[in-house]
Amino acid sequence: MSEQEFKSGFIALVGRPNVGKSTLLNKMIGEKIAIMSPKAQTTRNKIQGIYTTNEGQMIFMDTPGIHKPHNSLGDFMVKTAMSALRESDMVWLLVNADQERGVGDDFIIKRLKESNTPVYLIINKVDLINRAEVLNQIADYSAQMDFAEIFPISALTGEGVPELLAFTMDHMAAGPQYYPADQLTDHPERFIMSELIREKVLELTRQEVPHSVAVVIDKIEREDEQRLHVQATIVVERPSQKNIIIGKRGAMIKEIGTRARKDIERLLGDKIFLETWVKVEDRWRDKPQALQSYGYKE
Ligand code: GDP
Ligand code: K
Ligand code: MG
Repeated sequence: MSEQEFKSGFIALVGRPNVGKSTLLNKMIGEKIAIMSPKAQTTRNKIQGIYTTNEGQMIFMDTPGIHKPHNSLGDFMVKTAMSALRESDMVWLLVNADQERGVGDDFIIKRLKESNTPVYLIINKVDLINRAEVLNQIADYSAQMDFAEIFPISALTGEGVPELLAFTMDHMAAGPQYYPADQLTDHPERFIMSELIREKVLELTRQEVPHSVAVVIDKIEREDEQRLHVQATIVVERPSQKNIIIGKRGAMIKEIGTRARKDIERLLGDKIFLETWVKVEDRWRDKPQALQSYGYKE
């Protein structure tokens, strides 16, 4: 009896904003790696989640969502998503079970048809609809393109996720173990910290501070054996947004810092002292140079 060869592959997670890509990654990987938010376009950089078993390793690229660009940041996001596609062995296309196929889905399907990568259709959020509606969705999407496989799942409850993982593992090609088994993401701590802080800003300020916010980690220093000193700058486009983030007598910025610190400590297993600053930089999203210095490099 011969031993099974180890399998591995790169999987691009694509789908319009809010279909549940980050939720699915978190469900599979079991850690808060991709950032979740009910707002669109929270995940702007390519994040790799890594799922390893005795059989093989799946490396996920969480894409920022392929959609029609509106500004330099939009262009950047589409480019990132398309390059994730080219580098992948397989695509998981996520769609919303509880919504009709829309122009956003069609735009992505058109792009996917142009590449030779096999595509699994993942109908997510089936906890929100009944069986007949699931069948309707399958029929509608199947008429648009030839999917290698179709999986109705709920990233939230986990329904259908083990089946999806098992099937994918079965159909991956033999390949090396690219990352150690205990590695969940190949992104530096800096990126995770900035995303967690940004998530808290969006969470706490709701509609008042839109996506025109970036977080830069200026400094990470070991203070003593137990503690890291982290300095972060929150960059906004208008003075009014700066005021909102600072809040009455600094109450908002304090709350953002407290919540972010807890999440970062939980994730990195290190105690941190987090210092946050707020800076106004007009229209940074339209300045290629600003985009670069805030980490949105190609
Ligand atoms: P992304 O933009 O594709 O990464 O989407 P997110 O993972 O950030 O999810 C967007 C929203 O949909 C969040 O409020 C999630 O809680 C919600 N969501 C994700 N998956 C499911 C699901 O299976 N069922 C339900 N009911 N909600 C979900
Ligand atoms: K989101
Ligand atoms: Mg996301």
